[in-house]
Amino acid sequence: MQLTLHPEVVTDAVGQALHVLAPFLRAAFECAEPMLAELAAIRSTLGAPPQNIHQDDYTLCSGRPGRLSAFVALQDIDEQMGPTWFLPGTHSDVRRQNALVSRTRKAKMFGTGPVRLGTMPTGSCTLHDTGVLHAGGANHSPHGRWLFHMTFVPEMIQFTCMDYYRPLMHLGVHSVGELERREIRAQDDSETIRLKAIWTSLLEDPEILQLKAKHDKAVWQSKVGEYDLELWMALLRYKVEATVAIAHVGFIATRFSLCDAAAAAPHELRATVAFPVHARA
Ligand SMILES: O=C(O)CCC(=O)C(=O)O
Repeated sequence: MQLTLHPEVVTDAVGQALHVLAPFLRAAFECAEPMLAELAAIRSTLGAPPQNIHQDDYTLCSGRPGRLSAFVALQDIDEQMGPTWFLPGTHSDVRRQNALVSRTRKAKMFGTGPVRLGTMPTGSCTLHDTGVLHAGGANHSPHGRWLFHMTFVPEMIQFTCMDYYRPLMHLGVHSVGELERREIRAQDDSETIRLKAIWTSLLEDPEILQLKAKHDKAVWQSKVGEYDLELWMALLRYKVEATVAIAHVGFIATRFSLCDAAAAAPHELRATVAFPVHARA
């Protein structure tokens, strides 16, 4: 399906959402001007299977988040429509993250830990740390479920979300404050040039890269340290099943740049939405 995206419609939607979200973002990141990292739409249709429970970024502890993700409901979402499942607190609970590789441990986690469902009326939204375990549910409803999706990062790069700054710089640097005012910053804006220079030097700094490698190793060890042979076999089975599922379900990710949107005529702006299920535009 092809959708025409008008820049002013998109910036207005982002601005409206930020009217509510911005104070939460600033407080959570302890930062005056968080940045928009991603902008997309997610749709699930009748018959969509449940997603595998996952985290978008590997996190080990609580504290200031590296990235926050917002899902805005574009229609009322009830239980039949497969709302998102969230497992609160799992961003800092490696044992519960590791429980995913075992069916029994996963079932126990659902039975004992808190679970929140993203059922909500039109215009409401959820906001979660990208390390929190979550999944879109199975859609048993004839109504499609659309989510307007945004993620945000702080100005100060953290290890858990380092990989998001290069695409962000490529697509355009937009602060929450500007987006609240419906402003789109040009790629040659002096503040953009300043931030790009800082971020690029940090991302290429050998010491930081070494620390990042140590962080990644710590994440890996925290995971493998918990596994026994049975769990490794379960993980392998899980991976094979996931590969087969991906082969059956079309999944297209298209990132949308506000800078390009501002520069292009509306008829040139098209986002491809994958069919059938759990599509991201
Ligand atoms: O469909 C949903 O509710 C969640 C989607 C999601 O978590 C994802 O695409 O990573």
